[in-house]
Amino acid sequence: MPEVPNERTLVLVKPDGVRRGLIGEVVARLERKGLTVVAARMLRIPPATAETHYAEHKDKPFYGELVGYITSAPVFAMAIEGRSAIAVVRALIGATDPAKAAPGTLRGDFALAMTSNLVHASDSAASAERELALYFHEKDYLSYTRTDAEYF
Ligand code: FUP
Repeated sequence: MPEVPNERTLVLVKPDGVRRGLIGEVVARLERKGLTVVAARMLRIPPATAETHYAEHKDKPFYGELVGYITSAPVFAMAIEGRSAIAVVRALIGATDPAKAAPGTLRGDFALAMTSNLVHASDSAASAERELALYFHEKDYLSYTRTDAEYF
């Protein structure tokens, strides 16, 4: 079997997911895939943090709406670990535009609008490192072994 790196990534259940009672659905899909939740917290993202998080989009026409939306209600933030976790979580989430996201993905099954697209996940190792630091400290990461780890 080829060597697959163990990675850590950031997942946010966005304000629409929290307000629609979908935190559990998102967590369940990550867990059943074999990924491990190693940190979690619920917070209302401060505007300055949202601006840093979405800095790459600051010149885009949707930037103001995006920052307004992500700060409009609490998010559920998680650090997720597992084999190839960054790409695997992105695949579970589906395309950015939920209208184009494949059925079976979180966005494909539960979202339709572009801004309120349910969930965020880091798209690269560099993004994961940068984004995790916005929401978690090193001491927040809890190391443990799932009892079913032999299958993952
Ligand atoms: P993703 O990594 O899938 O969350 O997508 P992006 O980083 O490209 O975009 C971040 C967020 O900006 C998306 F979740 C939704 C929003 N967005 C728009 O509202 N319009 C666009 O054209 C692109 C992104």
